[in-house]
Amino acid sequence: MNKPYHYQGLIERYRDRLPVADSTRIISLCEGDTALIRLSNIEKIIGHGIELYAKFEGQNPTGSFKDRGMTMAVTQAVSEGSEAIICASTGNTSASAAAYAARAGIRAFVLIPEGKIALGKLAQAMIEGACVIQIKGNFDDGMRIVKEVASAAPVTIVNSINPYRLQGQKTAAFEIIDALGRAPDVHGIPVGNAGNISAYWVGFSEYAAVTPATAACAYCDDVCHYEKAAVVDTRPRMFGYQAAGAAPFVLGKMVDDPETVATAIRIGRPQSWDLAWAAINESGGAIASLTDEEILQTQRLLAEKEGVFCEPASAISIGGVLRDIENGNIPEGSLITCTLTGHGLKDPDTAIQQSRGGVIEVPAELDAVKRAIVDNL
Ligand code: AN7
Repeated sequence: MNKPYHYQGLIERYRDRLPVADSTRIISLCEGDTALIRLSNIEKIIGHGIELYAKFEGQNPTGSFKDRGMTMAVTQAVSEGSEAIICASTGNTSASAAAYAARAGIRAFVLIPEGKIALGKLAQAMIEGACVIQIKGNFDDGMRIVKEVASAAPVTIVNSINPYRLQGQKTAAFEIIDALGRAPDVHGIPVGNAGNISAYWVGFSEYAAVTPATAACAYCDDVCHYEKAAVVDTRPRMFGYQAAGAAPFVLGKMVDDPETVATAIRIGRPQSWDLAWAAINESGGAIASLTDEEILQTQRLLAEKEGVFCEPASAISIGGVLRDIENGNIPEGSLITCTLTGHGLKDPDTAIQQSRGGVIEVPAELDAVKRAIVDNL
């Protein structure tokens, strides 16, 4: 038998780079350690000597990158004695908060926008026992109310304004570098509330810097403080992408009525405004928008050419870099990684509506099935 190895989640894996005490009870669902999938079929289509990878965050326990932040935020909340967490959400944060609250044995309150949340996400929050509060408003309304509630009641906010969320999410950047043995030249990522682009930049920057660290000392029984050497000497340019109908970074101002088929990023007033601009500017990156049609086309491309099924908001990262390769913003020969933030199963309605295959109905007879196969070879 091979030596047993049971992965225990990203806090255990990256404990020396995360603000967690040794004695803290870790709330984990074994999140992280997601696949970095080389998109070799799409590489052949686009050419230009591009090497393209997708960090498929749909493989996390609740099907999105939010779990990376939630393991940290809920671990911290529980360690501080909090008995309830709250968030506003376009869906994925609520599913993740509900799951980690269930795991921890605490209460989760989630505010979701009316009618604009993908079915899978709603199902998750409901079955996981969260108190789901649907507001007659959008994510930005929910975010404003959550901040007001949390200042008056004993509940911990687990939106990405909670700094522990970004600490957990930065580990995706570590995993990319650990997998490649180098930093990518470009990292493409969807931008909604802008927490994730900020977290990746923290992660990429920490791996490229000498950082203070602590560890049990091999020579004495004490805890030693020492400097961790830089893991790599470069950082990627950060390319953020927004939906055209919800693109405050592209417009340079907040948007009052965001609208897009990519409901996950239907956000007009991003909370991590300054951090995201710092990531884009310090890295020499860029921010751009894609239309709903471009987003859905890319979702289909990934599914049809690579067998990778992500939700619409996630596909925007690949759609964006493909366009930036074509128009020369990303140089030939670049090594590009993109975050696919959530699983396609989150939003089955949109997938079915735009899939080209359709369903062929036939009688339950051999001949009819044979004919259907021959006709469609
Ligand atoms: C699939 O769940 O904001 O820029 O409330 O679910 O860090 O906000 C979701 C965001 C991208 C944008 N892709 O990330 C929520 C929520 C997917 C997402 C984003 C979200 P941020």
